[in-house]
Amino acid sequence: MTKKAIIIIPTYNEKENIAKIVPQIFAAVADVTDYKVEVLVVDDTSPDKTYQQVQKMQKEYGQRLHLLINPEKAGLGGAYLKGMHEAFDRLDADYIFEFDADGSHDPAKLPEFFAKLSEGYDFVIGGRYRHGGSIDPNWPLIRKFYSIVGNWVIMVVLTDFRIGDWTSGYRAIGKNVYESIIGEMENERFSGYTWQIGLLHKAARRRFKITEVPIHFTDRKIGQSKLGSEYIKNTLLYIFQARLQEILAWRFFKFAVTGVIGTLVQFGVHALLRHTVLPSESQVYIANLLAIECAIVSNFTISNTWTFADHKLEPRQILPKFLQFNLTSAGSVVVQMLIMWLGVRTWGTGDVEIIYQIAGIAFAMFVNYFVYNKLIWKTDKK
Ligand SMILES: Nc1nc2c(ncn2[C@@H]2O[C@H](COP(=O)(O)OP(=O)(O)O)[C@@H](O)[C@H]2O)c(=O)[nH]1
Ligand SMILES: [Mg+2]
Repeated sequence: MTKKAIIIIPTYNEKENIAKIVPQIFAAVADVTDYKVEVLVVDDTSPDKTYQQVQKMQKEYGQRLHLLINPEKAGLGGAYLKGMHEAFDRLDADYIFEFDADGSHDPAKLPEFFAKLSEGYDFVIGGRYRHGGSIDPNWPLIRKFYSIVGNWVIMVVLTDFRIGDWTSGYRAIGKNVYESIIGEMENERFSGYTWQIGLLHKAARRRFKITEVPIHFTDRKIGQSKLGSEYIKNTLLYIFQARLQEILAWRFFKFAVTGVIGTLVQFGVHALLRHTVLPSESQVYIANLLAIECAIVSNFTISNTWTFADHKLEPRQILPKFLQFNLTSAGSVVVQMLIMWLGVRTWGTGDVEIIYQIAGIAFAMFVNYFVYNKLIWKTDKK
């Protein structure tokens, strides 16, 4: 069965551009047979009456050209949000394209996008920075700089180098991606152009099949860019905040924080006992033991309610698992002593002892993390 693809074009004061680009799009897809291609213009009641130009063209293209008029200017993200709802929920699209009205995106590339969709990709990006893609040599130096460096910053902060062009506005997106992330996109209220980065980031994190088609980006000939300076600030805000959230949600990070808290508990309880009820020399070992046990209880409780909250133990499991947890903790002492012993045998004692300690702690941490995941909370099950 042929699939339906709707090319969404957000417009704001693009009267002349829209009149040119729509016929070019339909000409470019004339030979595409596996997809039924339609165009949806989302105009924010442009002062230049872009929508009237679209209405004129609708007489020629009929049901293949749709128009959505936003009563007020909602920014690029707002326009795409409305356009996607319209395309997927009401016009029954299987795929949508994001496409600029201003001639920057070459419609002749559309068949390449369709070929990738037919190969099974969920998300196809018109990329300007890899595999022979390019940007307009006449672009002002400052815009080239922002675009190239900006993409690098995004890749580094999000630690994802699989995609070379995060800010491209020429993309094809499958309905499965839309259904999976649109709720979040709505909640976060992306202003303007940050929409593009947010959408791609969410799709990339959900492991959708994403690929790039190299494109040449031509600067607009008519009209003005609506890209504002707030874009840079909003982009930085988004990527840092998104990355921070990811780190905070990362199980190993929570595990490490739990360990630090456990250590502090141990120091605190030890000092407290030594200054109050167990002050004499012979009581140092009992104080030490009680402090260690307090740290173990702290680690166990925080792990069960935070780090492994998604695999929380049943009440009847708590006691046997806590005993297991104590054994694991004792095992980690043994592991650290073994590494100390190995180090001393190989390189001797002295200042290097701290290296054996660090190695011991690191190794014990990984062993513990493994045991927590496999034995105690069994994160691979559910
Ligand atoms: N509906 C709508 N379209 C917009 C808005 N801002 C930009 N666009 C459209 O989005 C596309 C890309 O905008 P443009 O200004 O060319 O951005 P640039 O290519 O990054 O400089 C064009 O088709 C614009 O008309 C907006 O607030 N509302
Ligand atoms: Mg443009």
